[in-house]
Amino acid sequence: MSTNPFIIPNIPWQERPANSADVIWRYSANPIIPRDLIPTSNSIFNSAVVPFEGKFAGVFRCDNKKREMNLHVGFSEDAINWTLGHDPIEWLCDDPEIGSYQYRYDPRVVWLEDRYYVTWCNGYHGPTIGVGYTYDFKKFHFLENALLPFNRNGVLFPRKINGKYVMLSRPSDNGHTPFGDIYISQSPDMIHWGEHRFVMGTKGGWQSTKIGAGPIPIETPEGWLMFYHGVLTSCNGFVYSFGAALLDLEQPWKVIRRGASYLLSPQTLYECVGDVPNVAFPCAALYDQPTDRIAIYYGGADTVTALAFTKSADVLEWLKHNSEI
Ligand code: BMA
Repeated sequence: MSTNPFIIPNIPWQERPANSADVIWRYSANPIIPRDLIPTSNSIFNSAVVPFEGKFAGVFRCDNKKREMNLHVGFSEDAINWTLGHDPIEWLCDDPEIGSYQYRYDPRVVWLEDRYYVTWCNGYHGPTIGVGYTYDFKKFHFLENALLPFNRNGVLFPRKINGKYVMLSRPSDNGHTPFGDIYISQSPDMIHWGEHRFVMGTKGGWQSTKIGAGPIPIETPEGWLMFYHGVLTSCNGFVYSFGAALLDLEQPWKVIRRGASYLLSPQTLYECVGDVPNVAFPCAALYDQPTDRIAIYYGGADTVTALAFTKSADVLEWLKHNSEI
């Protein structure tokens, strides 16, 4: 059993369809998680998975039928068929001031040094970035809110850079946020965050309203491969697509390349129709380094969870020819 999170021989996978030239292609049996997988759920989407003990585990956003947003644990043998806890994760925390529930959503999970860290959008007088950890996906510990409200899309890098923990985030407002750029914050201890740096802002078209980091960035020899969502405001509301950028390995606030087009936009029924139409929102990626395969997990229309595939060499090659910084 491999303990290296980037060696995943059992990564879910389908080859690119023969008639497709897409850089990212969808799993043919999407969505993999229906909205009603557990009895209490209204919707299950924007969720995060990691390899765990030769199989897979994850933290899932489940909105219940009261429309409360919360996080549930999940396990899978194949990373496609999931069993989810019926009750939300209970976060162990000695300080009720920060540990009590307001809302929790859009988790990310990363193996970092000796444990799995979880970050999510945490309600504390407005949305901010909650940070917690688990060793075993049984006991979950809440650490702190990393940043002040209002902030969303907190995404950790999978290792320290220059001796510091590094987190991407997207300062926001208390509502639906008609703006938003990606920043980096750094920390010596996962509690105190500072040395904030601007990474990149909105651009035209599919990423003209706001952008936000998606899965944990993937380390490649050429830089950190970051998938991120971009939002366009149409006359019918927000449209969430996702694309890719490459960040400097040592100074990840420096953008080396940034794809001009989206790589996946809401076009299928489960991306276009649901509680919030026209949303493809990635929160996780499995990466099997030996075969270069990537499986991306994304929410469809704020209702279901879907899967898409690519190879890191294909994205890097595409970025070489399609970059506009
Ligand atoms: C964002 C977040 C996401 C959601 C998206 C589209 O602000 O709330 O969870 O997927 O809006 O509704």
